[in-house]
Amino acid sequence: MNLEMLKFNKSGAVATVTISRANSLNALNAQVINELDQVFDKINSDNSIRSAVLTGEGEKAFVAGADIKEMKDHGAEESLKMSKVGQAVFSKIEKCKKPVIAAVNGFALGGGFELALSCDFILASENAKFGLPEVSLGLIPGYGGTQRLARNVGLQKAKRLIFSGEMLSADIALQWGLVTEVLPLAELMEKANKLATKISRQAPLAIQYAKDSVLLGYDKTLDAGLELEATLFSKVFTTEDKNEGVNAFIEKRKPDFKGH
Ligand code: CO8
Repeated sequence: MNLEMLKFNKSGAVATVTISRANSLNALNAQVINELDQVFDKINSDNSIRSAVLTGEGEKAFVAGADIKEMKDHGAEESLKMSKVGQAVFSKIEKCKKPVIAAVNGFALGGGFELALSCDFILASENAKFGLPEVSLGLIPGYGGTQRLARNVGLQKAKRLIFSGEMLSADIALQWGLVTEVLPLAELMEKANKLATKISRQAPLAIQYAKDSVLLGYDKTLDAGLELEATLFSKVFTTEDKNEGVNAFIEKRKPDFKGH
């Protein structure tokens, strides 16, 4: 990987990806999107990585949106391409085989909020602010915001946020169920790493099938979702880790999961 705008770090089985354009509040330009694509290919394919944390450089912003300056001269054709390329990368993150935690350390606006919504769940610092201010620029969200926000908080709250362009504080985001917890900025990464480490110690294939079951079942009818769950429940019984996990419990020892 040739990374200039992202920092990639691996500690144990946890990968940390930091978007690093601090003088543009980590805004997403085409290169950042391309580097995110490369990094998540690596996270998907490297069996020694079992979970990931995504964050932004500095103490002010997770990501303040798509790069507004880059869009200045775009017309319909370029913007369609840009939206589809970004959506594909965000879907790759959403469907990543390893759980991805967004550690939102400040502004998560526009494309930045959409990026956080593509992660499995969000931890926020007390100074975090969430919003989709695209309409104030004459735009609409184009990296999945109109779809993922409504699925997260329901139609009314999503429309209120998208139509007003207003920003939510971390506390309101917590009340709305957009984030799982709010922490002092100085404790955010420690907590995200702790959770990612905990996840990395579980059976990797079980995590993957559970993620598929939640994500792929979400838009189905309840009956179709239950059918999917039963199929994946049965599939997990073909793994070596299932034997290891159950035997370790019976033998009163810690399991040693290999991801097979
Ligand atoms: N794009 C480019 N540069 C940015 C962005 C951005 N989104 N956000 C901030 N910056 C730059 C500023 O221009 C400034 O640069 P410079 O120092 O060279 O002037 C630097 O970062 C610092 O920003 P500010 O001086 O503005 O910092 P403040 O503390 O005064 O304000 C804010 C912080 C409130 C976050 C403010 O920067 C802001 O409003 N930023 C823009 C937020 C926004 O509107 N985001 C949505 C962008 S549109 C989008 O995300 C669409 C996604 C879908 C795209 C689909 C593809 C088609």
